[in-house]
Amino acid sequence: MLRRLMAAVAGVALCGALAACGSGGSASGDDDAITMGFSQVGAESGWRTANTKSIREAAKAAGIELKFSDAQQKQENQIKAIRSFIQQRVDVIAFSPVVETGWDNVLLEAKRANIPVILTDRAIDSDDESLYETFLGSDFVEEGRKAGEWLVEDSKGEGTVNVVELQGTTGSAPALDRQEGFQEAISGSDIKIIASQTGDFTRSGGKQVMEAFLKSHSDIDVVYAHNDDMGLGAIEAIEAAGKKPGEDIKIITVDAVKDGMQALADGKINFIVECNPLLGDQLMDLVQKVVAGEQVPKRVVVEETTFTQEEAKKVLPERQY
Ligand code: GYE
Repeated sequence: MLRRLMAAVAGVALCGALAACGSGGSASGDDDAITMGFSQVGAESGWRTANTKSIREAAKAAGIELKFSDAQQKQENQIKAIRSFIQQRVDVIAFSPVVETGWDNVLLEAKRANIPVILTDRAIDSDDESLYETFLGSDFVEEGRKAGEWLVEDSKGEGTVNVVELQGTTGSAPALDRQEGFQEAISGSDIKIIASQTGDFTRSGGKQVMEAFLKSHSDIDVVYAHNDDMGLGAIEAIEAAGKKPGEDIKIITVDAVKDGMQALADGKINFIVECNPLLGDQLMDLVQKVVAGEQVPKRVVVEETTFTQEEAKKVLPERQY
């Protein structure tokens, strides 16, 4: 034990003398570089693809060595990835938790190993706020609220409006919060959610669920999809059933990725609430501060807007993702 301690002290002294020892050590040959383990949810949507690209590019630009792991939308894979990052003794771990609950044990392991954790995009549901340094992401309740408020305005004087809801991944922060915000906004109105089911944030999931909804309900006025991809899947199902998306059945979605914005400009979607996936630069900034031991705010909210069909036509040419 003593021998190990002395070796460690000697190592530190040597580091000081050579002034070349970083905290993590890296394969890139740059020993001063920060090493970040990042566990991504998966590749389920256009939003996710843009988010991954943003993180990869920002890490490169900031000189941060990125160990990237794709969890294929499974929590168990994320837990495995985080454990492996701990074993590799990365300087910092960032991840986008696929669901809200069930993280305390693995995050406690990271804390005990003195590896700071940053949540990005999605939040966790835990009583222990010391398990992470900060959470960078959107206000999903607000996004749901914006969707509901638009519909309340748009359907004024129309009597009862029947909505079917295509929910995101069960138990995920955006699915829970976008439902909550929407419900809050429509409460007290004549808008009713007549069916609600998960499409797992994928295009194929949205299509399948919409096909089933169209078979069991003849009176659907509006689709509220928790993301563009599921809305795009719903468009396919609606067209296959011989109806006109955007007219016979109105569609509201969240994200504002290119394909969604194109469908909005084409009149097939009626309203999109923006959710910004370009979190890379802000994340790297937080990573650098956290690793340097600087104080960071516990919550960093991403600013967002909404788009009507006319607005989509205007901004589409300059849309990055
Ligand atoms: O809206 C959806 C994606 O967590 C904000 O996940 C993200 C959501 C996004 O699959 O398209």
